[in-house]
Amino acid sequence: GYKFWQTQPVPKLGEKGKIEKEGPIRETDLNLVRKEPYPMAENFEWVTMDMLNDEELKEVFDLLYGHYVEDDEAMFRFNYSKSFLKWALLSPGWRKEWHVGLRASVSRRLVAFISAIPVQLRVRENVLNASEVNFLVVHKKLRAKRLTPTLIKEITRRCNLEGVFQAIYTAGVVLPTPVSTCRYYHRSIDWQKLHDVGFSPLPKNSKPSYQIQKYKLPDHTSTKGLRPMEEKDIDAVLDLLTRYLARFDMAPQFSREEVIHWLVHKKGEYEEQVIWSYVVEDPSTKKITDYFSFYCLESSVINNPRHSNVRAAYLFYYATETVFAPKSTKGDLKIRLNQLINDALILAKKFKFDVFNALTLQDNCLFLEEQKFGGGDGQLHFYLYNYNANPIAGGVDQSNNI
Ligand code: YNC
Ligand code: MG
Repeated sequence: GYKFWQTQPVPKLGEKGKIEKEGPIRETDLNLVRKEPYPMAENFEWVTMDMLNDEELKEVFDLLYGHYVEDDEAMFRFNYSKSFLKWALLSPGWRKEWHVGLRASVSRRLVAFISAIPVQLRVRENVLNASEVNFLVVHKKLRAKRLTPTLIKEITRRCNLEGVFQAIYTAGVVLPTPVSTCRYYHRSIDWQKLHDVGFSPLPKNSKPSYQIQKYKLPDHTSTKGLRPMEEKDIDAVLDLLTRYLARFDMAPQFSREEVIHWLVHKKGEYEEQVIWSYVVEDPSTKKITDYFSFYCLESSVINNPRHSNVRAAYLFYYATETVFAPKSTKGDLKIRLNQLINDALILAKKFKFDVFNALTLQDNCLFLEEQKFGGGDGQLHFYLYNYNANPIAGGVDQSNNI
């Protein structure tokens, strides 16, 4: 197996033993990086997609809408909005050349796509000047024709040309070799709808009315000083988040621009709101003590007479001063996170989300059970390209899973 991946600078599956010195697998001489695109199968052409152009953005949207990631039973397919794609692909330092399309030469139809964005990624004590590869898709009619290896080689070449030799990516499938593996957890908000679309089964010995009661949420949040994040909070959030993320083995190192881009919702920036960000401002000291955010990613319901979409909120970054308080314990952190996430659920309900999703990363295991999240079927594997690292358990950061 892995005819392609075994040629790539990634660790082999099943290799055990501690890596004494974490670092690049191979060094690449910038002068030896190919200057021309990889040859593509006959009748196909490489194109660079212009995500600032509404028509080209729509082409990428349509390709993902019809062909991107589905669950194992093909009941749901991710439905990334155009606003989301702009948010995800036009982040600080983005490069047009890293939005790679493949067109059928005659019809001009877009049939495949792969993308990268730049990221400063810390893995333990090393900070990698890396890219984050995402939105790899091949049209359903062109599957199993080995287009993917060429797409990956081409995005690698384009990253290398910019002096970037490491990458992070996530996938539901097992490839050589995950650096970390997380599980998806789901917290029902509209249980009845999730049941109707086939997402939430009725547990044995339960009744719909009991399930609905179980997931009921208060109408109002409870944390004193909780309010939407504003531009004036940028420096405080950057500072808090930077210290909080330093506790994990793998995390992005955000610049101020990145905090503005990824975390601040600006009215009118996008057609649809993508990110919801909240801070807790201590009423007496006016200091920002806590932060949390979630983003909106809908899924199309593939074959259902009553519903066409499930509106899911995904937990994004969060941080709390609680961990930095003198003599703070894990119990203190657990209490605070449960309060914050319960408020996040209440807000998600207010904004008409059907479900709230989170992964088993960061400190999420401290609240998943108490907040009535249930483990899903889906796993998410995290990978590093051209970097040898020891496994990262549990504490892997949210980085690069949008
Ligand atoms: C996958 N998801 O194993 P071997 S995630 C990477 N990521 O290679 P073909 C994948 N590789 O085993 P198909 C992969 N899925 O022979 C499959 N592969 O070594 C490998 N689905 O190619 C596979 N999007 O073209 C095999 O397969 C080879 O036609 C087979 O196409 C695959 O965005 C795919 O799940 C996934 O659209 C495009 O099934 C297609 O089946 C599809 O014959 C639905 O490919 C959508 C979907 C994937 C979402 C994602 C992250 C992608 C990361 C790519 C790797 C980046 C490496 C770093 C590069 C930059 C380096 C620098 C600097
Ligand atoms: Mg193919």
